[in-house]
Amino acid sequence: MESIIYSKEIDEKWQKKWQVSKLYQFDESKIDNKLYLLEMFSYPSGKNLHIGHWWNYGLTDSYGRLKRMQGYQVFHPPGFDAFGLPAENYAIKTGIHPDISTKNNIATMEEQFCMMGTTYDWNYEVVTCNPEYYKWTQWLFLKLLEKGLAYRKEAPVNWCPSCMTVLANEQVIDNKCERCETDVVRRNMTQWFFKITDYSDELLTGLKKLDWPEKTKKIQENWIGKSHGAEIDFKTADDNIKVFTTRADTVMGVTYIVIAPEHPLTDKLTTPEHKTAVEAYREFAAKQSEIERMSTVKEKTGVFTGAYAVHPITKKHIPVWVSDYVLIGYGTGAVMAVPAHDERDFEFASKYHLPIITVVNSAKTDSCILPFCEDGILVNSNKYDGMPSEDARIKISADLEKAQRGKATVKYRLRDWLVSRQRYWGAPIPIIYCDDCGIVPVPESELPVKLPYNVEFLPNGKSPLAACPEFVNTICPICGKPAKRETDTLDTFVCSSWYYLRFFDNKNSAEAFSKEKVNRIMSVDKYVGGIEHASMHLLYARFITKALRDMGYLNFDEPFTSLVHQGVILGSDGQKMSKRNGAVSPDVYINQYGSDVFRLYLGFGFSYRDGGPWNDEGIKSMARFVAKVSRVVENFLNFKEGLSDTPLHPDSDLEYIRNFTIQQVTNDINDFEFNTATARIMEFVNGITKYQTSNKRSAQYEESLVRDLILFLAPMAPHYTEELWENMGYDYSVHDQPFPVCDDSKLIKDMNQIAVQVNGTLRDVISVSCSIDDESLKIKAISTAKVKAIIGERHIKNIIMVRGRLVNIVC
Ligand code: ANZ
Ligand code: ZN
Repeated sequence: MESIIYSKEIDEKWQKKWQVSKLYQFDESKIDNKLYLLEMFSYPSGKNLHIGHWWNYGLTDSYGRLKRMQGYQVFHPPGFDAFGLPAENYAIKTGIHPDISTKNNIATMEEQFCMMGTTYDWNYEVVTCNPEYYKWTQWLFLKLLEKGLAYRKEAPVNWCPSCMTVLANEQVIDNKCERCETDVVRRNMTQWFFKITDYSDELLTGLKKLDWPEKTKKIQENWIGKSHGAEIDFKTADDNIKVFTTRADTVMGVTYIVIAPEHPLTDKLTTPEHKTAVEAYREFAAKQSEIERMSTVKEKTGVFTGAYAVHPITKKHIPVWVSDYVLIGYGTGAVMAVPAHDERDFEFASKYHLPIITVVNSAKTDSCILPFCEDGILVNSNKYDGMPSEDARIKISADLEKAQRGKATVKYRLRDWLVSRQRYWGAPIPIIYCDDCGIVPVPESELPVKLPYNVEFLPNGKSPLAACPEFVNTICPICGKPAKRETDTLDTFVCSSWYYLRFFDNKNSAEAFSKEKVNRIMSVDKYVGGIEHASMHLLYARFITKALRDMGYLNFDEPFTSLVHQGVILGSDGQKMSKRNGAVSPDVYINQYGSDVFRLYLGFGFSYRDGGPWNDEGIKSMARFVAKVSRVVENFLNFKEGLSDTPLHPDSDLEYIRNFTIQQVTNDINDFEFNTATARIMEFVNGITKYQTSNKRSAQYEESLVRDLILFLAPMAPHYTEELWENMGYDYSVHDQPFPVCDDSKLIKDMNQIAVQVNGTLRDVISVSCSIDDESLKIKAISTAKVKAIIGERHIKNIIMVRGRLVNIVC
């Protein structure tokens, strides 16, 4: 027979055939058996797919292919996160309008996904910059607004001077813009926020039931940052100053109280002789922005009110000061100052000669030394001694609450999600400002608010849409008078916070999704994407799911049940790939070796979760492996030709290898361990090669081996295995075949005879499988009748094992 040479032509042949036969069409009638597989969708920002795309999408596709062969109806839809900075920046760089460049990029990427041989069902494609999609992003905004989960406020926000837009807290990493790494600055601006903080607690507790990497859960946990604080009462002659503290464990170190100049008690507390000074100070403070007031470099200022408050435990009288470093909008607008343990308080106390008392012993690694107390509430002060600060905090807060001198509070680090952006390429915020009616939501029937095409989109710090009068000027939906549209657009993370709900019902023009449909397809059973989204996209999507659930649209709590993060493929120099150090271009390799060799190399050459440096030799040896598989198939076909009917003649060694391979490949691909799965298949190939040179060949038996080999390779080499399958004379398609199932009985390669001793004396000999694990062997050894009789009621102290030979029970 002719030799089977794998190449790019084979890829094209099968891609066409798949398309014509609609092989990967999702069968909605079999949805009960669905497996929703999704990759975080891609930005159509560049031209061709880079290696990271192949890595993320190609190998996830292999996982989906295994699941498909195992009988699941795999729902694997493609999509593009097409709004936002990457697409806009690409458009700016090339001078082509983002609408055109984005659509061109998407067309190229679609073609490339076909070259990859993905199982995408393109009927379900979602593109977020299409009005049919962003209409519903705007709808989502209106729903959140209706529920009080979207609001507009003036606040100090993060501004990226290079991207010329505000950013969400989540997009600021070490005070730098997540995109361009420019230092962000704080600015006071009026912006739109989503009230993600309403869900802080549920976002935290919900993590427990997720099959997500622990590291990712930890990142979210820290980002949400639940901490135990307390409000503590410091009584004055006629009033009560409530302070907010996160360090109740330092209460014994409080030497004075500071209230914000705007605090409602400031006037009342101030004694006549301090009135003038306090009033002057308040005026001075009013001129500063919140940002200036929070600045750590600014010298602390303040004035004494003349009033004193009573320490709730020591009953000492401590002075009440006013200072602008205490903000009215945070906590209770009053703080208990602990100069020994708080830097701001320390600066302030040093300047105004206020006392400093150390209470937390830093030498004892942040443990607490006793708050003492004489009045019977915190009587046994020893009970806090040596307690870790965190525990002492909770305990002291609880004790103060019992004594009715305060209350324990819970605080979160998570802030509301800032969603408005001063950029062009995004979904317009569906809001109208009317002089008479105020903030008016665009009626749902008027959605989408279309993004106008002719806009100067180069960023200049102002919203580009503001310079487009046809867009801005409108009429108020309530009173019909001239009004103006909101000119900020929504952050792309809003588009991607709900896209997984749209795929299955992507053509629905009456709703964002049908409730009935979405509840049947969700949740996403396996979600694959980068860990950099841990405290952004992954958090936002969880929030939106919960909010829509509470509005009655969804009947589940979490969007992504199980999550895998891919590692990063580095350049051959071990550095991050970039144009500068010669990024590996997949196209070059695919033209030379074919798409499956490329995919196989990615799968075999790296651990999926860790990634690693690229290696040109690696891909060459993968091409040799593929040629070797071809020879195995050719060998078989040639051998078979010369025979009429040979009896089935199984080989026990090969049966072991075959079943072990099934077991391992199934488990490994299931765990995204493509490298070890491929290594197993290579061993299986070696096994068959050896068999083919032996003198006990049976055509019927050999055929079963070759057939399984093709099936093993099918998820990782989808085009090539179709070709081999056809050469074997089997019916199209290999991908409709069930994946081989392991026969466990074949895994018992040999039995081992194990001596069982009790306290060094031989008592029994047991026969066990070579592959038995230690725990099972121990159980087996202690439970034979003879051994049980010897041990009797005695307690087993230790079990010593010599692998494959002996178990000694010590009792
Ligand atoms: C006593 C103390 C001792 C504090 C100590 C800190 C360290 P975070 O963690 O950022 O929430 N605080 C409370 N309300 C304030 C306000 N309105 N303006 C300025 N500062 C305020 O910060 C909580 C801490 O910030 C609180 O805990 C309080 O100072 C201060 F060693 O209380 B602490
Ligand atoms: Zn109006």
